[in-house]
Amino acid sequence: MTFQSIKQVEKAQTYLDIAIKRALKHEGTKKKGTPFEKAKPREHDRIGIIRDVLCTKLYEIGKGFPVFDELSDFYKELLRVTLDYDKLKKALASLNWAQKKISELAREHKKRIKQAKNFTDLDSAKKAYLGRISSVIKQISKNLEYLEHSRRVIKDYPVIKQLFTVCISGFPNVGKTTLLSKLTTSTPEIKEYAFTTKSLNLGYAKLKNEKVQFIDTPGTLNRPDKMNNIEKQAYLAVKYQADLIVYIFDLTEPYPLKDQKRLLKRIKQFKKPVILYLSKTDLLEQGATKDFSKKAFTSVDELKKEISKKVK
Ligand SMILES: Nc1nc2c(ncn2[C@@H]2O[C@H](COP(=O)(O)OP(=O)(O)OP(=O)(O)O)[C@@H](O)[C@H]2O)c(=O)[nH]1
Ligand SMILES: [Mg+2]
Repeated sequence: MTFQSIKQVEKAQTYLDIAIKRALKHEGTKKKGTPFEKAKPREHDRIGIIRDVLCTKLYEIGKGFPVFDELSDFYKELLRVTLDYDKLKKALASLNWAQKKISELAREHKKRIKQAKNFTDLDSAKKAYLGRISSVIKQISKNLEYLEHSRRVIKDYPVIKQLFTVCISGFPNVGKTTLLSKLTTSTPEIKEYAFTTKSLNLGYAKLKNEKVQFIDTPGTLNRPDKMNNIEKQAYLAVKYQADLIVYIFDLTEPYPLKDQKRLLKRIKQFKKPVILYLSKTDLLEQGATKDFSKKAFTSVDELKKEISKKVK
């Protein structure tokens, strides 16, 4: 199972339609006898077919979602900040409830079909079954909608591996994604305007014979409750996944230096090792990096060497 492969969750009515259509295709296996004698086993079978189709579909929906307890802390908290966790759990539980209910109803109505003495009995048993089944499915329709909403959110989750991880942070437009593409083999989208990065960009490089994961973490990493989903992902990636943070200063100041310094302070609160990097030094006048040149790297190769030293 991966987050991207959860299958679309359809509307309640769609599942009902599929099940009924499948049942109606079944023409019965009894070829001899009166029309009523042939109809009875056919309707009996159809009840089972509707149950099988619905229960299989509902089971598969549930199975498509991750087992929350098995997720890493990063994904557990990501679920909690991007979705209503309790609502999602309830929605998944409702799938089990519905399967049980449908099986009970099938048993009950198969019995009624067996006891039917004429077409009127048969029809009323059929109608009663369909009515009860529809009502069960309709009762979980809101849950199905929430599962589909959740699927769409989850499908955009980054696939983060358990490797030594370097998070690249800094203000918008400072060159985070550019640095990622220079450090790794990835080819992310880079644009001249800020907030280009709409999902977490991941890249990989081999340093000291170890595969190292780089995460481009956009956003200013303010309080999690005020962030959009990408910023929340970035915040949690730094909190849970980062072994090392590369913080980028952009002295051409698309954002004031004092704000960039304030963000660095915030980043340091994660209590992870931080390396400073100055971007766009090619655009700066000579001497402009003076205050920084001792503390920050300006060359990607030197930066790479420093990261290598920290790889465990
Ligand atoms: N001259 C020069 N331009 C750079 C350098 N690094 C990045 N840029 C440019 O700065 C702009 C922003 O770069 P990105 O890498 O997209 O910046 P980002 O921090 O990922 O931006 P967001 O994703 O919007 O937060 C692009 O036009 C880059 O080409 C650099 O070292 N020198
Ligand atoms: Mg970017």
